[in-house]
Amino acid sequence: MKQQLENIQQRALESLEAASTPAELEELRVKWLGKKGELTAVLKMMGKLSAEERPVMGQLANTVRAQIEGKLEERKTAIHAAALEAKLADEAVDVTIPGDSVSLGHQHPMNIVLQQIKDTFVGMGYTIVEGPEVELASYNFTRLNIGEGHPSRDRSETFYFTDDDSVLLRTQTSPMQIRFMETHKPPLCMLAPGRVFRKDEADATHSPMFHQIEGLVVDEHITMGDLKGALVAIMRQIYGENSVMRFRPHHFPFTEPSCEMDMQCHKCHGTGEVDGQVCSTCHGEGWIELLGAGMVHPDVLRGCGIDPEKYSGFAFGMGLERMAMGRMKINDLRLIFDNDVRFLNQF
Ligand code: 2NL
Repeated sequence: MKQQLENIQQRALESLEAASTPAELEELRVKWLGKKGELTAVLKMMGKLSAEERPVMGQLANTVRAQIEGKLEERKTAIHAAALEAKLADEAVDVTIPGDSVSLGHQHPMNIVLQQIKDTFVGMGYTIVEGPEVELASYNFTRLNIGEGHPSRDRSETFYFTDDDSVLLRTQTSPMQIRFMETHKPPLCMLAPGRVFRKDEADATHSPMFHQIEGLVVDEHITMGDLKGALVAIMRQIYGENSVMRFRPHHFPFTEPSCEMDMQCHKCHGTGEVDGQVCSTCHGEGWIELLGAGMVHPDVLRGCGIDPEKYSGFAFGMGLERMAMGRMKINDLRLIFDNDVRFLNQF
């Protein structure tokens, strides 16, 4: 029996040492210590031993059981620790590995310029307003003092939706100023940027869709002096404090008197020449056209319920693409609308 016990002890400890999973351990516990296990089978034979042998074998059997139990515990702890370690190693995150890089885009050059211009006007107290691109001819033309047979109303110039030419794609953002004057009482100080549409063939300087920014200021005692002061101050903020400006007389149906404002060419300083060559920035003009402006026509004010005897105002309009092309040295308008990323990535 001693040999049987020692044999069980040796095989049990060896098998436990070789076990590598909790399931294997449980299987071995049943095999060696269970009710139908090998040790139990030996203990059942104790009754056949002599009175002297019984306590000796009993003690040996207890020792063997205790050793197997001890080994079971030891292996259980070791296997659990190994499993935990493997799991930790498996799930470890190396925070030093560089992440997947996300390539960030940026605003379209037109939006960059638009945002800068809006910021400048907002800083001067102007309210930004936007409105419909599909307009009524009355807002786009009639109420701006653009009469029935005016060339800009021609079907070859303007996109119409209806046979009676009453609904169209706006050709300027001025209808927003009419809408604003209808719904607001002076003093008014607003800026209307947006898309406008004209039946133009696309070339380096034309596009059937482009952007305009128009502004309007109406209050008591507004004069041409206010127009000049405000526009020079704003354009100097945008183009630099030392910019030189000039005003020329012009004509618009919706303003009287009307003018255009130019900026002296920063490249040739108004001479039109650089190193004996025609200046490439102003094409020899010496001046760069910035905007059209004027004192709001009294009929336009009256049509919006504003008394021209009490109130006066100035208005102005400029093309955003032209401004962006000048500022960003873009020489073909079509590049702005093509949206080729090789072009856009340069800004
Ligand atoms: C230009 C000229 C201009 C206006 C727009 C305006 C609007 C109202 C009343 C009077 Cl509601 N005027 N707008 C005035 C003068 C010039 O635009 O060359 N734009 C590109």
